[in-house]
Amino acid sequence: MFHVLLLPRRPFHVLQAALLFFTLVLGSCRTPSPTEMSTAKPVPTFALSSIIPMPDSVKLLGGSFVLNPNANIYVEPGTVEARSIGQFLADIVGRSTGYNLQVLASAGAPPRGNIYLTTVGGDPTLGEEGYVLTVTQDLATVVAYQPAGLFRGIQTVRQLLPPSIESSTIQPGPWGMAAVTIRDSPRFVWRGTMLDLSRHFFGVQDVKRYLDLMAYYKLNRFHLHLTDDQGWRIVINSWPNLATYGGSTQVGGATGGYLTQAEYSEIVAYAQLRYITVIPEIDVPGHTNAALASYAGLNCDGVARSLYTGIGVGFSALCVSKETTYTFVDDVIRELSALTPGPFIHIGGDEAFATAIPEYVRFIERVQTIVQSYGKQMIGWEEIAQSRLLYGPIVQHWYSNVVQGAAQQGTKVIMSPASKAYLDMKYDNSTTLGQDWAGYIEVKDAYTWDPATQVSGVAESNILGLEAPLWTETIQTIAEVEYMAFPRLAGYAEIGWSREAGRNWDEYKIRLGEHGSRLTALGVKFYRTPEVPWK
Ligand code: NGO
Repeated sequence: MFHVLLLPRRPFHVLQAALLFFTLVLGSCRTPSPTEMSTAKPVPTFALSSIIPMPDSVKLLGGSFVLNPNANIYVEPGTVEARSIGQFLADIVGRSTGYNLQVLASAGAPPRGNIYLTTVGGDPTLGEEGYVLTVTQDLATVVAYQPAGLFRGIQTVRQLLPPSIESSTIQPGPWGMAAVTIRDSPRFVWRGTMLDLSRHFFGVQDVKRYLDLMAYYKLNRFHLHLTDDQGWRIVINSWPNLATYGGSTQVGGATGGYLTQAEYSEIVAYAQLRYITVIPEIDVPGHTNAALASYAGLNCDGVARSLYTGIGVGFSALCVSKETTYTFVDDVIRELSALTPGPFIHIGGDEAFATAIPEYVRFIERVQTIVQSYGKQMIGWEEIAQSRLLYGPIVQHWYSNVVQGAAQQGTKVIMSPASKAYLDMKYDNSTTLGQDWAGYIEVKDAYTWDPATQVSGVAESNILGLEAPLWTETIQTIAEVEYMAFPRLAGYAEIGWSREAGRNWDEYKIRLGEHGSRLTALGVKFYRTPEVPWK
């Protein structure tokens, strides 16, 4: 048909609006190509209108690829990771199409009508997560330098197919994809979200569900807030009461829970298959009531605290002057490090109001040597920037400007500004879940900010990326997690992946509207903000 449009990322608004129109309107009612003639109805195709995060460049070729019942997924022979990525796609596509896609080996391009995933010829300049997706009438091909790029690329394949591809039951086709060339790579290496398992406990199945939704939007860091005043949620073999007693309750007083080490490893492995790194957090020296209740010896007065089921913060403190405290921290970090293949351990460090500042500073400086001794990179909430930080830690901004000094001395920063990126903030005054201490965060507010200009003196070069934390004081079920996370998390994913100069709310809200039907097919009961024209 028409057009070969090469879309550089910027400037974006006018060109993209036009392309959206062509893609949405003409894409679904154009003259069928010869390959499509055999299908009874025109094949609807989606391109720019349906991809979140927006790729770097998209070139529409005209025509479309139709996935037929005999289609398979081909990978290079002997590539274990590509094979499992192929299987991931085959499972999703198989559920809704009813097709029995096989993952087969092919050295070089496979026969027409198939999907092809390969790292042969992958462009190293697109980095570990970059990919090139080429869809022609004959073949859909993802080429990436690394398997992670193939995995990101197949998320785009999913989004080029009709929304019902995400359904868990068989849907009517046809299953068309617009013919297109997409060249894509992320802006930031750190595109994450955090789930608080302490205030309310979420088990393996819930966490896996969250990881699945993260993967769909190409997120790559999952921060697990495993301990807090209200509950200790991971078994530490050398301090068993932490989980069995410290994990026994949660906010509101209901029964809590904890992850066994095997369950934690299961989560880590599930995340790895989605090219997501798990970052475990043990919050010290404050936010430790569950530990202080489990072991009397961690308290300066030697008296165990009562379990806590309220939502106050800042009242608890490990006894930083006792050697036992450092044995405890060492044991916990040693066991967690052994379970965690990723390079990071998060030590919390926030809101330690019950510890005098000089003592807090010394404590963090000592804890950093413990983390270092287990070969991990330390991450802490921004308060740790008050200490003399060695060994290249990462500081996570959430509220104040304390990160400025650290950033100027070369410390890398993760941006989680509460007023923009906290998923526990209410959308507006009618939201029944969540909190509002940092303000309301409507879907547009969540999208219209830039991590590189959020804190003066903390520039793009200081920033690894962004993370949207979901604290769960008021959140009790995975359905509530999904309602608070979606659709805002899709916007954070785009902020992290797509170039800032190309981002524009008026254009984005159309694509997000299209994702309404995708989220519905995925079973997500998201917040239907009136700001977005939902499909
Ligand atoms: C703060 C606090 C958390 C709360 C959260 C609620 C940080 C880093 N510490 O963020 O303990 O759960 O707010 O929004």
